[in-house]
Amino acid sequence: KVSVAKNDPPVVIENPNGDGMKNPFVTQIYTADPSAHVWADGRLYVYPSHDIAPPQGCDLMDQYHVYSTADLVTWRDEGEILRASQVSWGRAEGGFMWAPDCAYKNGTYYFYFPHPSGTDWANTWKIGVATSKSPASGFVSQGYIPGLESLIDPCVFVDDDGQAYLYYGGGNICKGGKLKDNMMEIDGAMQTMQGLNDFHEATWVHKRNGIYYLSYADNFDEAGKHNRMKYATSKSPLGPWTYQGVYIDPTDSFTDHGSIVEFKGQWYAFYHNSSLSNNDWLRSICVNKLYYNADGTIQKIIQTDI
Ligand code: FUB
Repeated sequence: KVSVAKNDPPVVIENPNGDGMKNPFVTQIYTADPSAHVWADGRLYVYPSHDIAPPQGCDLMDQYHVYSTADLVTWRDEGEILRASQVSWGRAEGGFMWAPDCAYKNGTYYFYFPHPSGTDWANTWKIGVATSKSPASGFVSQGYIPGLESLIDPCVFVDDDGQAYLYYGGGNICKGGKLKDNMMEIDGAMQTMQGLNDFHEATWVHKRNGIYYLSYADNFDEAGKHNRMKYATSKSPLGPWTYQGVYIDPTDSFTDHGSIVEFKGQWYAFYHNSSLSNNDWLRSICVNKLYYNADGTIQKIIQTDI
């Protein structure tokens, strides 16, 4: 079945998240894995996944909402944009709508989401694609990217020359490759990203001053402290990468997953924690300012209100 996602009326969330950085900034539902983008209308859009209570790991995650803001103070819940029952190729049982991303090319928004095609969810991951002419409504499921491995957490980075790259991974493997102009097929082979340190999942690629940054969650788990966010840099979008360090220390959540974006001249790091629930699988998205050193390395994020 192919259908247009239901889009609820936007809900305005007043949240003093400017300089005060009140976190989490979405408290109405549980959200995780925030992928942030600034689109041509000047608004910042966040594409997270949606944790569902009662928590059972990440299996009940069944739909996606989008949030947008003009100032990081007033947020708009743009409503639901896609749910598992609208994905014709997806597993019959639904759920497992994990960390998504969104890209824009030639007038179309491409929403990428990891979702299993079978009951054996752990071995049947696909990277689904839904498209729309708008950033936060009207998405139609188009199928999945053929020829990929059963891995999660897609990130699509569009370089200054218009070439798009897909990254994904999980379980110590991170791969990247070129996307064709149709944004739904790989151009050539996916390559293993070299030079990362203890990669686990949650790939995100951004570019600043000609340097490519690949950030990700590691496997760290010690004394109640969980995944850290690390990053590596390269002169090329597909590496090899030079590991640079941790930029977000563990939150109170078992996982972390983040994105880095420039908005109105300031860089921001998005991530998630479990401060609203004290439960590892009922997470909430957060944002704090991110600063670079003169040599292009990233200063560690100061997490507020966790
Ligand atoms: O939210 C489900 C999964 O948990 C994501 O795909 C991972 O990155 C981790 O945050």
